[in-house]
Amino acid sequence: GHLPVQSLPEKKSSQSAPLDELALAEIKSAILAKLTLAIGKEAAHATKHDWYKASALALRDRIVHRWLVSEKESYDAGRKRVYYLSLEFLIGRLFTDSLNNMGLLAQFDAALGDLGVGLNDLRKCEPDAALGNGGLGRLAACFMESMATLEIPAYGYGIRYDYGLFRQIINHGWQQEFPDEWLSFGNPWELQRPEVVYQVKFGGHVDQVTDAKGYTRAVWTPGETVQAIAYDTPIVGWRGEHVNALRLWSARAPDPLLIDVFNTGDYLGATAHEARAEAICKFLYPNDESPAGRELRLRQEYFFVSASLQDLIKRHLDSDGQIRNLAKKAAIQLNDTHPSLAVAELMRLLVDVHGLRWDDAWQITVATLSYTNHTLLPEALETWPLDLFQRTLPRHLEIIYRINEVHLGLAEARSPGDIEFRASVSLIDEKAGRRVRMGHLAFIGSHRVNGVSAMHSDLMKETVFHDLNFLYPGRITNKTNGITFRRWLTLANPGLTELVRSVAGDEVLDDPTRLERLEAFAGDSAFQQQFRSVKHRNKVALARLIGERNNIRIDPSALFDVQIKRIHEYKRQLLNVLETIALYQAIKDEPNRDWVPRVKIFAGKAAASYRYAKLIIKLINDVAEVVNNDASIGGKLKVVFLADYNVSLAEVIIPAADLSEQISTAGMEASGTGNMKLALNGALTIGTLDGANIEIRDLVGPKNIAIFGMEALEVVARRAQGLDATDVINRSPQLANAIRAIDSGVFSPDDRARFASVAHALRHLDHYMVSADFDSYYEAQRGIDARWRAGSAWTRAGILNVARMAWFSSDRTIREYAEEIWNVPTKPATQPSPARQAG
Ligand code: GPQ
Repeated sequence: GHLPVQSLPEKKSSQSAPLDELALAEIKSAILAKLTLAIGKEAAHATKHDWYKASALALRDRIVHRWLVSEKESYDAGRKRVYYLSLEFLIGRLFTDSLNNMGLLAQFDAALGDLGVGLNDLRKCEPDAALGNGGLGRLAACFMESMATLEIPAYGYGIRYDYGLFRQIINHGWQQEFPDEWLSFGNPWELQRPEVVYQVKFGGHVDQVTDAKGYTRAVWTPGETVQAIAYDTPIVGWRGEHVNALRLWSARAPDPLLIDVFNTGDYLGATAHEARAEAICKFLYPNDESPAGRELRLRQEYFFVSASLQDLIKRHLDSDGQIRNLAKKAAIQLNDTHPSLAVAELMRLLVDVHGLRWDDAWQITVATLSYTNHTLLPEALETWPLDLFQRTLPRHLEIIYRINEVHLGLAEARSPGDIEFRASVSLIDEKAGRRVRMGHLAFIGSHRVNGVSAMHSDLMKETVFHDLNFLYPGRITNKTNGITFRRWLTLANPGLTELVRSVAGDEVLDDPTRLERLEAFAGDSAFQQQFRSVKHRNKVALARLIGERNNIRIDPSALFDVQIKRIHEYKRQLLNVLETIALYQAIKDEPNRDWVPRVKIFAGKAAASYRYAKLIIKLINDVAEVVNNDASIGGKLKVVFLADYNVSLAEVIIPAADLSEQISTAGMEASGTGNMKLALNGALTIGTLDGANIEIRDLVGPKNIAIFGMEALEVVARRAQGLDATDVINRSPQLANAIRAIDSGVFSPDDRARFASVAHALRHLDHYMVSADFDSYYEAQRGIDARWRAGSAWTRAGILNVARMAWFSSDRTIREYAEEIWNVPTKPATQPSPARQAG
């Protein structure tokens, strides 16, 4: 039913509660004490950054108290623990996130105000923790928050990179990479654990030694040792009831300085092995969906896997005492194949170190491990050349051979005499030079293997893991991704949150299914007005940022059309650029038609080595240069590329978006999570039937999303016909014109041939179906224009998107992992309580 909108509370509901004066005084004195004693400054001389650090440390103290309680409770109850192994955690900032989850946001705001500093200024002092590339790393960060919220005793394990994902600078339209010095001002969140040190060994050789009883066992004599030192970052769940640790490993040499070498005067030689050890945690590989293939990457993978497994086994033995119970008390999730050495390392630890029989160890390993796959791109599946593997991890290679023997035996039994089948499921790829297949290793060593959207999980069974699925039926399962609403709605979009609370009640903060209550207001013109004004304020803020950073003037009432994600051919930023060009030409042809004013907003990084993706960035910027400076189109179209996309920038762009571009070639985006964030913030999606877009459509309804383009099966069929796009270009004058403009140097007058390779690919090598999908996309965009003009219908669709997004909470995703993969209990879902009048 409709509530009269006049009854909506004007003021913030919960924040209007009077603040506890005593608590306020305590917070102020805690911050001042940190400023003096931990930073060593007087208030009069403190910089903003000093205040930020003092506040963060004061907050950390409060978190640590809860943390110790959480740890003790899980320990005393002998609870099963979850370990999330990931080479990437794309956390962003933690300050307001932790304050919000601790319920201390208003108090710190007031305390800092009294001290004469603005919380929002301090917030910006925190550098993003960018220990990840994109969706995969950000998913790990959302999962950490949801696991704490659901009170699962969980640990994230990863690497404490000295340098996170590179800082992107756009220089004359080209991407340049600079180091991300995120630790240069210290990191107030982490606690170094100098006593938590493990030895990680590399290289050397293996001997088969027969003991007195006649048993033969493998003895590994490594050639090199690196130490792993733990740094813990506390992750607070919503409502601050439970705190988990993100434990990141730093590498160092056991004997950092060879004094005798140093004394001979060879100063570099004395520390060379130190440099080799420390290189392991020096930087995050900037690759996204393309494997590194470098020795250092393999060393990173083994380093963090070995340290983490040693650590969790020690914790298990300290609390349980029985190595045989490991699978009952520990669940280990492998985030992609990057940690899949865990299969071999766990076997080594169980058999070589803890003396279990092979078969028992295997049973425990499979019962403990599970693996998440994040891509079907065959070129993105990790493999390692045997010689490199042998040199780096000789004992692990033996173990993998033995696992493979048993496994190929199963394959033979399942499909006798089928050589092709055996070759396809083998852990060793015998074709392109012999290589270890890390995806296969993770699959075989896990009791569950999951994809990240319904479509992706289905395609896993039909494509990359077809034969393994036949051999191990029932192992593949789906866990559609989710996002934490605390960061991506409550904090990123306080205006929308306030509006949502006014109709759904404060309970919505604990139970996102309450978002449904917005449905009743979707057609209410007063509510629509409020919804639009929230969006408008967010757009004004983004327009200001664009003005400051790019010196481009943007009209906040224009349609903000947003594509923010890694730059990748399959994500098809190029399709968006082509449509931009075609629209530009159309406006130029008929400047007096009532065009919907649009701002095309792009942001994203290209892998440093991905030349074509970097060329696309240049193209976007070159098109922007021409379009933005062409007075003849009357400002109806603007193109903006925002440099250095990261979590914090996403938090500003997403709440301001009207249109969400999710336009990957069907079958290629495993899930997407930006699609969820944008829809949750009231943007309409224009997208292909790919990844989680399909589930978004199913939930928001086909009328509230714009779907276009070929479906996954059609893509496969068309590719089989060849990659030439002459047919579609001949049928589409707009496409032909747009390509011709690119090819003839309209956007690159200083180097007319700059984009010849792009034009050529669009015409003759259309692997990603950019040309093939162009017309359908162009038409869908004109449909968007029409809908935008019909103001109220647009707003209604936006509201319905917000109302129907509850299912994409990462709390839902984590509950599914907990129940169906990890077998651990979670905090019960908040029961919808009897309606309480808001305000
Ligand atoms: N994803 Cl394989 C990455 O961000 N990096 C990678 O290396 C791989 C996958 C993404 C994937 O492209 C998205 O569709 C997913 O939503 C995301 O992982 C999380 O599952």
